[in-house]
Amino acid sequence: MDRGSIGDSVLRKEDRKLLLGKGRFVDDIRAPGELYAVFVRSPHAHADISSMDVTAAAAMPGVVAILTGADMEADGIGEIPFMWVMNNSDGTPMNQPKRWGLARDRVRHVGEPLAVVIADSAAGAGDAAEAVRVEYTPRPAATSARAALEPSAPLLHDDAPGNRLYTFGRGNAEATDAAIAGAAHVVKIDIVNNRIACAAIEARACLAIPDTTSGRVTLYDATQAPHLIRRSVAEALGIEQADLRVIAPDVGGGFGTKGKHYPEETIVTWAARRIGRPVRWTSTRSEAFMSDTQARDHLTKATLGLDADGRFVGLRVNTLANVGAYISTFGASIPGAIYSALLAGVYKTPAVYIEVTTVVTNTVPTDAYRGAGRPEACYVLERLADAAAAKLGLDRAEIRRRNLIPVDAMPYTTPIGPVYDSGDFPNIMEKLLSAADWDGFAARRVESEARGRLRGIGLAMYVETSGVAPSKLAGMLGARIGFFESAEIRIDGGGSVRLLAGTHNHGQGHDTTYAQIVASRLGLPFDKVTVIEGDTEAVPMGTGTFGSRSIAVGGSAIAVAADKIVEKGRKLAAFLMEAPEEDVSFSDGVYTIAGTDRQMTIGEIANAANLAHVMPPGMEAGLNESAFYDPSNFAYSNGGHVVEIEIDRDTGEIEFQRYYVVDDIGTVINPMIVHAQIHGGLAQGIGQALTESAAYDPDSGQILAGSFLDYGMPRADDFIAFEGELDESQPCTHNPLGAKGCGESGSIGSPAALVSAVLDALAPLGVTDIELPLTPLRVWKTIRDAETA
Ligand code: MCN
Repeated sequence: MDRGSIGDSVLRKEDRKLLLGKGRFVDDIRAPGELYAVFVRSPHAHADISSMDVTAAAAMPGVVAILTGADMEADGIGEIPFMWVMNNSDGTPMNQPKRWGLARDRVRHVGEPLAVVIADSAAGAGDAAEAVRVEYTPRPAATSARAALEPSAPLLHDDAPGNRLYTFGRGNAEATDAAIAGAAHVVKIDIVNNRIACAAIEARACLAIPDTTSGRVTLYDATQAPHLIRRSVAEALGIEQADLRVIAPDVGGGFGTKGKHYPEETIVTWAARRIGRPVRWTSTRSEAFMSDTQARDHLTKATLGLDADGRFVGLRVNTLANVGAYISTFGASIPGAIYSALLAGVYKTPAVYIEVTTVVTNTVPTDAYRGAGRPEACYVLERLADAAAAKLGLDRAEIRRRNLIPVDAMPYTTPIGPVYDSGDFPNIMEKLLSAADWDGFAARRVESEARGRLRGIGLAMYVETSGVAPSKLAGMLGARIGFFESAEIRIDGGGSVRLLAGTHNHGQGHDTTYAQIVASRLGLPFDKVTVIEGDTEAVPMGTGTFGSRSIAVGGSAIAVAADKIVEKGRKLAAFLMEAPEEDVSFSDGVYTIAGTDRQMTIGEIANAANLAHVMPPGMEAGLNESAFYDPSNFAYSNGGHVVEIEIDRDTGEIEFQRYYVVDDIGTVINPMIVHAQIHGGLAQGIGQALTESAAYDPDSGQILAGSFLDYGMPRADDFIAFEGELDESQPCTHNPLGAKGCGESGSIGSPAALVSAVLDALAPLGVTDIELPLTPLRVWKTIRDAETA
């Protein structure tokens, strides 16, 4: 029976309250005397603010204040900080254009806030926001990275000449160019990684409650990273972090997008302190499409050189990354530090060089969204591998077989820096191919053809950096936060455990998996463990949940804290049972003196420690321990996808036949939760590949996908039941759990696998390229063009 130890598929503790509608989200929390904020947002992609008249709006019923960028400036409110400063290849820091919470004299994307109305009702604030009169003098807009780099492009920021933030190189350019020049075969691709938007069930929301006596303020915030928000909002407001308490209660999905500091959080907190009353803001869905960070948006040219046998000899990648109008929290680092780090991928290419140029445009800022740089890297590599197979007339599995890093090469130092500690990529691929019956595909294709359908099979392999680390390296690369995690375990006299963790659970199942770690480590019943996250007062230090870091970093902190408890308990048990410490063993929650039947349970030891009537000299009372865990390396999750599809020639519609994944995420804490996480990631990766496109009109900069009517969110019936297996043979070698992250795994390989399948289906028509997303219209047009060519 599953009893809640590591490896058990116990049901999620947190689901009962959520399924009964008893979750407590920001919008469920009410504060006496609260006011409502509604933002005035720019309808222009790029314009000067010629004048703003708030007189009529201010006179409307219930309006308490209308605040503008000038008011923020007068109050000395700083810019909205970002948390990662990248360097150019020559070591100089990137350009750092300022982002004020409310635009001061110019707006640079549709939806940029320039004033906020605070009123005693949401409707009243909304009406008054519409009555604010703003005159704009429009400027030309640039929405793509390529357009913004044109010499004639409008300049967004005086302090970002040429609309560039930085150009960052990784690897050895000369060696790579020489390897490609001497290669027997060369393949080139020119690809787009489409811009996408996030759509968590709960839109962003915050509520700031000032304490007018102490001057402190509490911010309830739908965020993934309360400690990051405390640091960043305090910095913008110029207040002590200690004077800001951030509480992230239940949060209805984050997907990376809620791991950022947005202008609204600062403005609501500032307004509440200024007015002396609670102020809340809840984003509408339409606002989300113009103010939540978007993602991906890469233009990449890549060249792969191969020897006569199809072995990769050199890889050069040049990427233009569109970061939007301003630098978001991690917006600069996702294409720089994160994406570029993974461009060696699962392959043993000896010479690799990556150059990333980040560009500001008149679009909503981009930042991390499930996968964050890793799907983009995987897409480049897998498109190249497929192109190489086609050029050499090799099977797509065979070209990979010749180039995958073998398990006996681990630990493997890539030519661009990262050192993979574990992973058996060839084994994963062979498992995948046999489970998906790769070799039997030809017969299935014939059968589909007989029904008039185009059938294709796609393959993609991936490796990812879960649990970005260590803090020291991130700091050297320009991070302004640490990447450790904290955990504290407190056992009361009744043997119940409170676990306080610096991460945040917004759907990942931490209440359950963290309890499993504690239960396993301490030998206590799983039900006795309560997990507390998301309150900077309860958990003073932490980093947050993003980058699939909670298990590899947060879980490791929990394991270390639990081990400290076991050790303190051992000392106390030895003292109480009058035996030498080295004779006391601990197993399954019981301390036993070797060679005797004398035992004490950890619950009894906890009771003794909490009474403190009899304690060894110098030992403090209580059985509480805390740990800060800062990993020595990333945890390199990896795996592969095989997808089989049919295409309807008349409509261009793609229908899944089978989707199979094999993932190596090291030790699995809860297989059921992990499969669900991988399914969620698959849905998001497939959504990017099939239908999602955060499109802009290239001339006006208007958002063309501003609602669910025109943004193609995938639905359940677009998918198929995914099948998957977890390979635990290669645990992470440097953390105490052996665990690697899984929260983003599904999103990383899926776009590449799908394009591989679609191009395979269309190959008989002579099609070799197709752009994302693979909408029925695009697929149908591609078929029609091929047939009429
Ligand atoms: N787990 C496990 N064994 C492992 C690895 C993980 O049992 N070897 C469990 C963990 O204990 C945790 C879950 O799987 O309960 C995910 O763990 P991890 O991979 O560490 O990811 P995080 O908890 O740090 O979550 C972040 C990740 C990211 S980056 C995005 S984006 C994402 C995701 O998780 N956003 C999500 N999954 C999401 N799921 C939901 N429902 N909502 C989101 O917003």
